[in-house]
Amino acid sequence: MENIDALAAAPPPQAATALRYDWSACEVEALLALPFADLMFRAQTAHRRHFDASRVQMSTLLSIKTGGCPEDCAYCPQSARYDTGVVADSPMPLDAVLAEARRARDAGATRYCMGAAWRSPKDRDLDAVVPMVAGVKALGLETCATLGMLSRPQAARLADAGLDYYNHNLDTSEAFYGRIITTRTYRDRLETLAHVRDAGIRVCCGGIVGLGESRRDRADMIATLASLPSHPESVPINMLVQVEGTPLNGVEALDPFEFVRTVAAARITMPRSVVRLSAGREQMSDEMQALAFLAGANSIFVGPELLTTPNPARERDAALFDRLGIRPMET
Ligand code: SAM
Ligand code: DTB
Ligand code: SF4
Repeated sequence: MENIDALAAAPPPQAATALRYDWSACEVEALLALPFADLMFRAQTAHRRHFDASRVQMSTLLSIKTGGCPEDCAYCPQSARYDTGVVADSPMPLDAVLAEARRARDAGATRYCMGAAWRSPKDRDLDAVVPMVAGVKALGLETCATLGMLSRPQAARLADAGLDYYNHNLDTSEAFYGRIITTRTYRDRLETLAHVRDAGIRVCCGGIVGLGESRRDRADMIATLASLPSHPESVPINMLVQVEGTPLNGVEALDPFEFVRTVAAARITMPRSVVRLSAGREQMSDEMQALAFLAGANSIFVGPELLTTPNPARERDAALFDRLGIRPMET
């Protein structure tokens, strides 16, 4: 493990900083173990080198196909294997998706993310998604989708439709992964990410914390993300939203400071990426969110719902931004 004092010493603000792709889990674990003030200083230094620290990007999420998913992701209310009260729905019609996107744009969102509870889309599913991507883009929004695993030709098709970002998370460390999902492998995920990247679509890839994983698992996940062939342009850090009926309901809650530390480690290791304070904000205090922004988070989902679970009301977010002097990021 690296000397902690050496890690705490931030490089001078003007130092040239090449991006690194060789972070080891040990190094990231040492970052996570720093005194909180030192870790935050490192994160702030990295953040301010690349971003305006008072700007936060806002995305809106829409579930275009809810529930009934065949996968067994232990955190997810949309798996057909768990009795969570989420009703399996058919895909949303195009006009309804576009009407929602228009509303999101008018409310200030700059990116629109369409999520579907699929293991992987069938080609006929993509027949429906392609005009949604094109239509949302025509409204002047950045487009993002999260539809499960993609083959190489499917990724190319979405790129042709104008998809800007694809979200596909590693979720956790490779070692812990088998405790959370058994119906697809870590390698499957890495393969989809390669297909997306090779198609020229920007990658949105992060994970969930609070699954019962160890600090080492969190370090391993961050090191894996930071060692991809290029850093994901967008890195969502989700705090588990516990949902009754899922196997992870009732798991011991993660210390909020440990969540903030994970955000800081993502910021330090992937300094040019947008780090998203993603699921779990509804359950966080304003103070915890403020710490996450200080740790380098600079994107959120806005709107009252994520895919199936609640997100803070717009008024609460507006009041928090106002109190913190945060303004929307210009894209
Ligand atoms: N079905 C697709 C897939 O799994 O790739 C796309 C949608 S899936 C809901 C997208 C991501 O949402 C998951 O990878 C996971 O990181 C996150 N997620 C799902 N349920 C969650 C929960 N209860 N709390 C926090 N994050 C969650
Ligand atoms: C991501 O990393 N988090 C978002 C988005 N990508 C698709 C999803 C969060 C889902 C939270 C549980 C739900 O609302 O169903
Ligand atoms: Fe299905 Fe995605 Fe939920 Fe897993 S996370 S059960 S793949 S919707």
